[in-house]
Amino acid sequence: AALEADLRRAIAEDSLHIDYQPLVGIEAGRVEGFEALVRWNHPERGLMMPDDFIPIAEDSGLIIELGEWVLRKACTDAARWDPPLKLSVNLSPAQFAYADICETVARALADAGLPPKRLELEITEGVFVQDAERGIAILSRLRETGVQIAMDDFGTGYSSLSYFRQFPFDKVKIDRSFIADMLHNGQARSIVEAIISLGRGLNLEVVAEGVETEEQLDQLRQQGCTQVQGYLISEPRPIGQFAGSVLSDP
Ligand code: G
Ligand code: G
Ligand code: MN
Ligand code: NA
Repeated sequence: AALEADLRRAIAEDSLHIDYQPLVGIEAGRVEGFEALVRWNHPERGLMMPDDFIPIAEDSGLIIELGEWVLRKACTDAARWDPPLKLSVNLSPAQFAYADICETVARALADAGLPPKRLELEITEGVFVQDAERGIAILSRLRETGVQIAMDDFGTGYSSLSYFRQFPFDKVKIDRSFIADMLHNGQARSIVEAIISLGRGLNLEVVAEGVETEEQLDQLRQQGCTQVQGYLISEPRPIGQFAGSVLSDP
């Protein structure tokens, strides 16, 4: 409860921040976009990662305000990027359940002056678990506005293939646990191959998360993965640290 009060204050006082992690096209090796990852510098506990406070935000309903803060901040940042790379933002299933996420997204884009086609929303299968029809309806409305939709952390949880029949995703992200194991574990490697093949068949972008070695990168390239993300390329960092390399100096 104390942490919940602290988080409420942090959102109000703008003391959260966003680190960005590049997504790189596997063929050209160029950065094509950044994923926004929220962090909280707690006054006593120090730097807190999303896994430490997103669950608290979800249980308390604060996720609505937190999610809106991240969207607005990230869209405002991305509107200034040169070149105009894509922005990926994570959405919690709770944001679909308790608020008009379409309205929130539309306002964040309009206020930032960011074209919808530059935004990609990462969702998890949790969106389908409570009320699949409602989840699909909301995702469809979002996609009609021109934003893209990615299935995040695929391969964990329920991972039903029927989601891909029910909704036209633009991208699938392979959970990093499979990438971590793929070089020494035949099962993990087969699962990676299967997800890549699924993505190619459905004409989706396929992203491997958590790529840490050249060997993984080579393997993923051979298998036909289209984008990679991970410590091999870059850890999540404040956006200013990409100025002068990926982004031109403002
Ligand atoms: O950075 P890493 O520890 O940075 O992130 C851990 C998890 O937290 C990831 O699975 C990511 O999807 C999630 N996450 C990061 N930022 C956000 C956010 O702004 N909103 C939501 N809902 N999840 C986030
Ligand atoms: O969206 P979500 O699950 O997927 O997000 C990314 C999470 O994975 C963040 O916690 C981020 O810090 C972490 N991460 C990103 N790249 C790597 C990596 O190469 N290795 C590991 N172990 N974690 C990573
Ligand atoms: Mn993600
Ligand atoms: Na993920």
